[in-house]
This record gives sequence, C-alpha cells and structure tokens, in this order.
Amino acid sequence: MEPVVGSKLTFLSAWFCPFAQRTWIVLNEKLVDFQLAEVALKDPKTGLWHQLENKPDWFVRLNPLGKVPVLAHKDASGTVRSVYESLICNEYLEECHPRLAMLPSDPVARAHARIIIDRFNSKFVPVFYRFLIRQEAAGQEECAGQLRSELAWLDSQVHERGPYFAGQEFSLVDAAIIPWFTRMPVLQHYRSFHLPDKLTRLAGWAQRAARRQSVLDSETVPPGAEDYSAALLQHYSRYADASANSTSARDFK
Ligand SMILES: N[C@@H](CCC(=O)N[C@@H](CS)C(=O)NCC(=O)O)C(=O)O
Repeated sequence: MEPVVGSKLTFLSAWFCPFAQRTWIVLNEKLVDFQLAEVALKDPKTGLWHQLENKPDWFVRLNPLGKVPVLAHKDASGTVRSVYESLICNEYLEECHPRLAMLPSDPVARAHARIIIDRFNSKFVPVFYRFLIRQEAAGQEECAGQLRSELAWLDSQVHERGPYFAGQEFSLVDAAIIPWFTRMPVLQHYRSFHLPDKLTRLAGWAQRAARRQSVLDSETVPPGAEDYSAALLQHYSRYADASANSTSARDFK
C-alpha cells in the first residue's frame, strides 16, 4: 500500500531484507523518529518476486531500482525527496543526524571504516547469496572457501580495543555487517556452513552486536509468523533451491 510521505521520515523496508535492516539499525541507533512502511516485494501466494515493470509507480518513483531500503520525506516546499541504497542511506543519516555519530572523528579511521564496509559489501555479500544459489558441490565448496577467507579477514579487522570494528562504539561498519551474521543459521541449515572456531574475535563481535537493542528492534516477523529465525529459513529456501527471481539472485549468481 502506498505510504503517505510527509515531513516525518518514511522508511520503506521488507521484514526479511538484510540491506534494509542495515538502515533500520542506524535509524534505531540515532533515535530517529520515522514511520515504517513494509513494501510487498513478493507475491504471497507463489513466493516469487514482483518484477520491476509490475511494481507500483509510487514505489519506482521513490526508487527507480524498485528495491528497499528507501528513505523519503516531504521537504519545506512540499516536494517528496528520497534516498536509496542501504550504505548511502546510512551515510545520509550520519550527515542528517550527526549528534549520535556512527563514524570515528579521525579522518583516517573514518576512511578505514569505509574500507571495511566496501570490502564486505563487494566480496562477502555476493558470495553469501552465490553459496545458496549454487547447486553443484564444487561450486558450493568454492563459495565456502571464499567465505572462509573473507571471514578470516574480517576477524583481523575487529578493533584491537574492540569490541566493535571501529573501537568501543558501535559504528556504521557494524550496522552494515551484522545482518549477514544474524543470517548465518541460514548457511548452517542449507549448506552446513558455520563460522570457523578459531575466529574468536569475530565470534565475540557477532554475539555482542546481535544482542544490541537497535539490532533486536529491527527484527520483525511477517504477518502470521511467530518465529523470526524460522521465517528467515523459509524465505531463503528459494535461494537455496535456486528458484528465487529477485534482483539479488540475478546479480550475484
Ligand atoms: N544494493 C541495494 C540492495 C537492496 C536489495 O537488493 N533489496 C532487496 C530486498 S533484500 C530488494 O528490494 N529487491 C527487490 C527485487 O529484487 O525486486 C542496497 O544496498 O540497498
């Protein structure tokens, strides 16, 4: 249903979306007053995704890519303005709400935070989906190896004085990464993959970050479901049997 976009920030999301969850976590951390609008990206009967040409005009006007997350508001002149792409939404929130800062103040440390986000987004995220989509054992083994090497790199990046990636404060880096760690049970369930035992810093970070209130408050179940983890497993079944027709399934194949 089309949300009424007013001067208060509207956040377009989908309960299962890790990209939208990144932005939801930042909204929560920064105590932003927003209204949530859940977008129906899939046909509830078939579980298949609506293609761009079938998405409502109001949604494509707010994001021409037809994806969540989107942040939208009406400005002082009455014009609706929108921002999309999760990492850009998060930087936008950082600029609009600087008081509860989520990047370090030192420019080199800020750059380093962005380096971790960039590598995670360009290397880890595609392999997460590819690991589920690949049906043949050799392809899955290749993805498992790539994930293990990215996980080892991430373990080395947790701040030495932690517990978070940028130090003692939860930052945009943690918000960008944690949604894929709370989805690790999906890889365990469908691909028997788990975080290697020796990555103790990363495991400690994941446990701590997953328990943050901003993260817990961004985990919602779809109507009719009770258990978030079970609902996520059900959602990812279409990736695991390669029948998902989402943009992620196409982009990361
Ligand atoms: N690069 C985008 C990816 C967002 C994305 O793929 N969102 C998914 C939901 S998890 C979506 O809206 N997909 C729409 C579709 O596949 O049609 C971001 O970082 O925001």
